[in-house]
Amino acid sequence: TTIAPGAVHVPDWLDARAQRELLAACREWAVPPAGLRTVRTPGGGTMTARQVCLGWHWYPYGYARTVVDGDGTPVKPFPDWLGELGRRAVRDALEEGAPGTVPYDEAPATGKPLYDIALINFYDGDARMGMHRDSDEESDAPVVSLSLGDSCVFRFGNTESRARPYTDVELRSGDLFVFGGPSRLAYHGVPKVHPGTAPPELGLAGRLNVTLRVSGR
Ligand code: MD3
Ligand code: FE
Repeated sequence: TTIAPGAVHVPDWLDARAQRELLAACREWAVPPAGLRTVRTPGGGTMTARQVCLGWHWYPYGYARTVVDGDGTPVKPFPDWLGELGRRAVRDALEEGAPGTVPYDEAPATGKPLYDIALINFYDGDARMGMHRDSDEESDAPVVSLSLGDSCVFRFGNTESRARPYTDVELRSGDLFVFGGPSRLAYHGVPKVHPGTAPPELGLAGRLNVTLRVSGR
């Protein structure tokens, strides 16, 4: 389903086994050093979702190779298999007919892997994410989003402001979302998680979102 030019939602893209495997990997990545942390915003607040990064460490508002705002250790590596998953995700989303999405194979011939950043957000029942844009990457390659566990309301806005118009979409465990082309810099957020809605056999209380990105560095 194309939500807006370049924004493609593919429900149930990960089957139950792939969801279990991705969740197991996320749990390993959450372990210190360079594990799960609370993100502090420059205004003195904290994000309610907690986060772990692979490849590059995101802090407001930049990227580093060490956990500069946490335990100071080197960021965990971004595994090849996750990059392959990202390319397959964009290819499948393009088949759904997403006008404006930057094709997965149009990266400049740098010899470097395309995807090199993963940001993994862990949400409990009260966690939310305010409307924001992701503009710290130096690449216009599409962002790949994978959801696990509890369903949520995902709010997809416009490129002008946090305000209306926006579209609310329910994201469920196993769903894929790809944001490319004109949607790459759109405002978006997660106003609500629905506790207790995860597939019981997954064994996850809460919600987890994995985004795959291209640093462009
Ligand atoms: C649209 N994550 O990590 S996923 C984020 O569910 C983020 O954790 C939310 O926003 C979450 O930055 C929403 C959907 C998403 C992710 C990245 C995007 C939408 C996006 C980047 C550009 C445009
Ligand atoms: Fe975002």
